[in-house]
Amino acid sequence: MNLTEIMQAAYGKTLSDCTNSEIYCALLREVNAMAAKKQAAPAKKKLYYISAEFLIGKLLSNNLINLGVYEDVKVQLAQAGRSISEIEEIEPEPSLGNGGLGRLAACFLDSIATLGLPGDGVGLNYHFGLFRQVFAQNAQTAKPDPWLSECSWLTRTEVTYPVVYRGLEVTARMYDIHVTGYGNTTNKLHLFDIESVDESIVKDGIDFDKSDIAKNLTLFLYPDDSDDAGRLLRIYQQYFMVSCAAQLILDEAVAKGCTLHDLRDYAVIQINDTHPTMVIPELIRLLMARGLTMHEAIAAVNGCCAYTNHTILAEALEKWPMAYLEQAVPQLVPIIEVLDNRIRRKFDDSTLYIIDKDERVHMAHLDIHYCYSVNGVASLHTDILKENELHNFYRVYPEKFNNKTNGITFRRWLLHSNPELTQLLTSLIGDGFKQDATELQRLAKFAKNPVVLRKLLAIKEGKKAELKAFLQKTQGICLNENSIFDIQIKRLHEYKRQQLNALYLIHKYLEIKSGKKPKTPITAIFGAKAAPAYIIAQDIIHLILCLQELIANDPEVSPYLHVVMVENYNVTLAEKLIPACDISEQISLASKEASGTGNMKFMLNGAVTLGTEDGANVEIHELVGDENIYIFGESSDTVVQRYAEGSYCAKDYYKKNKKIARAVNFITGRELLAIGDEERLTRLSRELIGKDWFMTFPDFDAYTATREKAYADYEKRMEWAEKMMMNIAMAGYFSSDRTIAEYNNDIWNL
Ligand code: 26Q
Repeated sequence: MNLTEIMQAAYGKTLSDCTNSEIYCALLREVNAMAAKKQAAPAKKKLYYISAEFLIGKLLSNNLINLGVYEDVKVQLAQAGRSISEIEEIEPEPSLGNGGLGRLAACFLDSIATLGLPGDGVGLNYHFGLFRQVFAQNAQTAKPDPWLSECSWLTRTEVTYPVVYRGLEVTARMYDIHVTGYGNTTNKLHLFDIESVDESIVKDGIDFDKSDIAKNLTLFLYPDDSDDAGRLLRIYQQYFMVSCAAQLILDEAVAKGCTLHDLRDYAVIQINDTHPTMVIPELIRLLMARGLTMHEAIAAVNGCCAYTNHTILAEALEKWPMAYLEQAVPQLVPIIEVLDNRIRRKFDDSTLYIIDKDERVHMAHLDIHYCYSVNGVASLHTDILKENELHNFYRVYPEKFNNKTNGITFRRWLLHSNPELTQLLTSLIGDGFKQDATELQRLAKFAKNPVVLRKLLAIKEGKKAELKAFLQKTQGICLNENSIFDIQIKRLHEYKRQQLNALYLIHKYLEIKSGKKPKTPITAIFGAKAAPAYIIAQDIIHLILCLQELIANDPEVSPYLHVVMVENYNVTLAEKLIPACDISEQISLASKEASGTGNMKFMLNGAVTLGTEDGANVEIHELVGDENIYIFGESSDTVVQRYAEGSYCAKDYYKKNKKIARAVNFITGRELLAIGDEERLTRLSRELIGKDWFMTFPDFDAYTATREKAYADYEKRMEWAEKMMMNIAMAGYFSSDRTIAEYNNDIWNL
């Protein structure tokens, strides 16, 4: 790639005279042209990964890395006095996902292409991704986040499909984004949209008229992480997505010679949580429209679909009232009824039915009966599905259940976000780990080598300084780069327990006030968006922001403790925060976090985990051993039992434990009320004392003690560096290349 020639041809200017936008657009076009040339010939059997979310993040650097031209481009830019990071900043982030589930889908697309597997993503082209978070008066406000600009990774295709609702027909158009594999072929992400979407109907914040489907169908990504609002529009969106997917799948299969009866030889569909579940009845409907009997259609679809479960939280399991389906997609109703009747004839157990006594359709039940594979996303999660949550299903279909522990793409979360660390690792073990991540284990032999460990510490210091500069420039936040960076970044949810972290910080604040100062100052960093309808989550954000203000203005404490809540946490920010982290907070209530994937990104970048035995933390613990992780808290068995018995009483802990009472009382004490909103703080305090549904109090003492232990160990720099090295060395298991290879071996057989 010769940038000088490219810019001359495109704009008639030298590279140094071009604007950053011009360079960005030219690079984008060049990348797209290179990617297009790397498409593989169609394979007989193909994977369709259907997902309502693809949290892809910025694409320029990632694509340059995967196409093998990143260094070349960087050098050419530097020679012309330009910097690649300034070009990166031009790109808007497509935030087409809420969190883990959407980011996982993006990592998977990268690995599918990298392994050279025939598989495309299918989703929706939201005009506004997840809302942009703005803080005002120590509270979150939500603004639209447009990402589609003239220069976009999306290519409009000529593929269109009709999608029919009750009393409404729309025309869907397919837009494509190239998915480049690392040193391999290119796949596609297909995003469907309609042309009548009207961005001008957005009123203040992210409010809009929910009734006019033709104008709002793909306007917004739902900002709900697990609590369901705006339900009818969500059904319209889901049906739109799956109807397009089903039409695409059948057209492509038929073009390759499929007779429809043998659909399973041409297509495998991975259903990412229950959001795309309607693809099952929709495929059956379309197969019948093409001449199959219902019986034949059900048989044809049977071997095609596989379902991934991402949560056991009851409120996140989708149950659609039949009346809603009647209103939006009446054509599916008789099919769902037949699917349910077959189950009722086969099993005398109402917990297995698809349609319950209240006429609600349990989407997960539909999936489990009519998919040939059901998988959880971490070992503990899959065990809980089998033993508890989905036990009755496991008893009748033991062969369907399997585990696929999540993974992350090392291209984005190491090569791109931490080139300095990548360079050090390469100098130690060569670059084989870029293709086979398990080679990172060879780092273990350097875990006691002081020369190497000093280099590792120096890289961490460098990334902390980089983060400081970035946050100073973009958010006006001034970090102390000589402090411990203790980071919790993830969606705000009570089960993830940001409130436990906040209670610790109050405790620490009071301790410092009373004269007990930490050796090394502590910087506690949060990044989190809360669903706008999730009141307690908003209250927790408010508490953290108030603490941030209180402590920053207290000269007795601020030299030792800094609380920072970064605004608008997203993929781009994660890429900057993770490499700078010392301690990774993974403190969900045991049994509640299906897997977590941030935990893996931190580990790979040499942060040490402070966490509960939950999700993939359990596997991280097994891999690195007790010495290299800080584990605390009650086991998932205890927690599950407490819920079953209904025996947990928060007030008992509050009454008996002075430290807990002191920290909780502080929420509604004089200092915070002077800064914050009385209603919010009182509501939060009442919620904790009266309910504490996610059991922060029983874990409080253990959390505090374990966090102190981690801070004490941090002082022994060489021993700490050894822990960092061991975490990196054992991170190879969490490459999404491993996860995808397992999906392919056990489920897809491509
Ligand atoms: C449901 C109904 C109505 C509207 C929205 C939703 C909805 C939206 C998003 C429900 C769930 C989600 C997202 C779930 C999610 O991100 N789960 C996470 O998945 C990760 C990848 O497997 C895991 O690592 C996390 O543990 C899990 O929380």
